[in-house]
Amino acid sequence: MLISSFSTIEQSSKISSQEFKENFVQKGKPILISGKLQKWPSLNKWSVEYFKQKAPDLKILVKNFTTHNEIESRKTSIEEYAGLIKAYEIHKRKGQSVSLPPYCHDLPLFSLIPSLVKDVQPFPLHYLPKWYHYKWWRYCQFFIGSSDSITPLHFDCLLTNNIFFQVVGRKKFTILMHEDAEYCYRHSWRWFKVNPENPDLDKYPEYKKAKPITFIVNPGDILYMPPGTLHHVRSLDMSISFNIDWHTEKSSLNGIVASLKGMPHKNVYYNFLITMGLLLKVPSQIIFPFYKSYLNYVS
Ligand SMILES: O=C(O)CCC(=O)C(=O)O
Ligand SMILES: [Fe+2]
Repeated sequence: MLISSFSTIEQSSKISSQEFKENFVQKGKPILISGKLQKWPSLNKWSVEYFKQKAPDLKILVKNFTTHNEIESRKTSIEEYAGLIKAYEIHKRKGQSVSLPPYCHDLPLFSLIPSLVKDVQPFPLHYLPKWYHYKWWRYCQFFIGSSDSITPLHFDCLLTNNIFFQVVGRKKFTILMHEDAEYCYRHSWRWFKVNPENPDLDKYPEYKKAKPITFIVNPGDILYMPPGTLHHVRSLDMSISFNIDWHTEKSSLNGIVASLKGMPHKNVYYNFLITMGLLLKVPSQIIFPFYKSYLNYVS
């Protein structure tokens, strides 16, 4: 195991599924598995332009995270979005001022363009519980955006494990373990007021007690974050990533108990569905039609 000099996240280039489960998932520890996806054709192939060629009529939902901690979303075409991103990167390179394009967040792109699945082979399915293996690509949610796109500080709303795949461009992550949530000034179930890149310590003095970890995720890397990990993400380049939010038996039960700690009812319902799958062995073919709406759900 290597410890990166840049941060304290554990880093490894090779890790068996057993080691992954025992040393990270069961212990609730994050890990950066670097360079694992180097063989994926998508690394050299994917761009917004490429998605546009594959599905010229595709409509996507894009978001703006406002300074008032609100999310504004609107529908646009992949064609318009490709144009916005291209123009942003060109203007930026020339040093011209240009407004930041919205961010395409939580897009279930493999379900919209199934032929993309062959670009992410070999897929490290062995890291996921067997229940998710059947048509696993349906659980993937994409993040597509220009450089400088930001996802503000939050945790994933079902308290799932998160396995995150970086395909194009680099991202800077700042993560905090769930215990530090009390120092980050929560303003809703999952969002926090502190900006870890430039914390206002006069306004948010408790943040001094928090222990943020900052590191860069490169194309070909996998990041694992345990349930409840707070994360703030900045795209350093035009970027394409996707993740899978997934439960173990233990985390799915915790995701039901969390109703006592303010988890919205709708989230508890999704966790109940997954618990039926993992614990009561109801096949994913039966559960998925009910779970599907989570994959477009903005909380
Ligand atoms: O990549 C991003 O901007 C956000 C990623 C994220 O929040 C997630 O994977 O849950
Ligand atoms: Fe997230």
